Amino acid sequence: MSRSIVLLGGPDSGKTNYIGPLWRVLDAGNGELHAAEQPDDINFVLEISDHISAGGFAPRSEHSDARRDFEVVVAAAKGGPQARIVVPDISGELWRNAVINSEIASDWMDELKRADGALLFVRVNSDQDVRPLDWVTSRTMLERIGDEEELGLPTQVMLCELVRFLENSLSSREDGERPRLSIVVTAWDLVDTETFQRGPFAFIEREYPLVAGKLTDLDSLDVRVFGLSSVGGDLKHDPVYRKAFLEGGPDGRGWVAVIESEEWTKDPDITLPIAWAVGLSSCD
Ligand SMILES: Nc1nc2c(ncn2[C@@H]2O[C@H](COP(=O)(O)OP(=O)(O)OP(=O)(O)O)[C@@H](O)[C@H]2O)c(=O)[nH]1
Ligand SMILES: [Mg+2]
Repeated sequence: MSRSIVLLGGPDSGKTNYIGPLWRVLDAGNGELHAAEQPDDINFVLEISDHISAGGFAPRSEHSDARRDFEVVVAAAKGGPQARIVVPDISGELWRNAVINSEIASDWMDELKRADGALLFVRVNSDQDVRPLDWVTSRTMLERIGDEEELGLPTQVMLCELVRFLENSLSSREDGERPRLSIVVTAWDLVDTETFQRGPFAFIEREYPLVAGKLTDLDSLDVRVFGLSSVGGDLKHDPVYRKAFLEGGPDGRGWVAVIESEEWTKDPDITLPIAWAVGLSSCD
């Protein structure tokens, strides 16, 4: 029953701010997945939640932060199959360094090998998106990946490489199916209506064509793309939304974009990308 899910993504991609709201839904038990047992040590998760419930984003993780794991046993239904999920909150800086050095620290490599599912985060409108890798490094990586120089490429290079790490390391599921990868496009509340209706994969195709190509060609992983808003809006720059959020009504909470009869809509169940990745989702 022990399954681990890794959560990875570059700097500023929304990993930490997902974990707090995720725990709230798991704990309240109103999503596809609920917590089947009280987790051991979730102080850091509660700290994240405190920031968010005060109406602000939890701060970016420090480069030097010790690795923090959020470990919880989840189930889709009472008495149903359970899965122990381990969600490590690792600073994106470290993931990026792993790509640059082509080397993953051995303890994470072990974690990746143990995992049979992953969530890869990429964020809408991150100012970290335009920060290039140094040119020597990007050129070597470009040669390896075999594409032309292109604006915005560094993030693409990183994402393609992270997908490659996952291809090489995730283990097959117990049922023999391919490991699952949820691509999670975060801060999906920031996109305009048209982009929202085209869906998160179209966004990736437009912003990161290499990544879209890579995902389309993957044989070894089963991929699904989600649009996520962990907190439902921009707490930092949108005072009207922040007020709605603090009031705690139905218009002030996080959601996942799902497609229903060809229309994209907002589902308040932010456990969905994990439920699908662990194979405990009803929407298989
Ligand atoms: N609009 C919006 N912005 C979000 C949301 N979630 C995260 N953000 C923004 O994304 C920023 C980065 O989020 P973090 O959770 O710190 O990202 P991270 O991936 O943990 O970053 P590192 O710790 O650097 O790896 C936040 O400061 C917010 O500005 C969301 O649901 N909506
Ligand atoms: Mg973080």
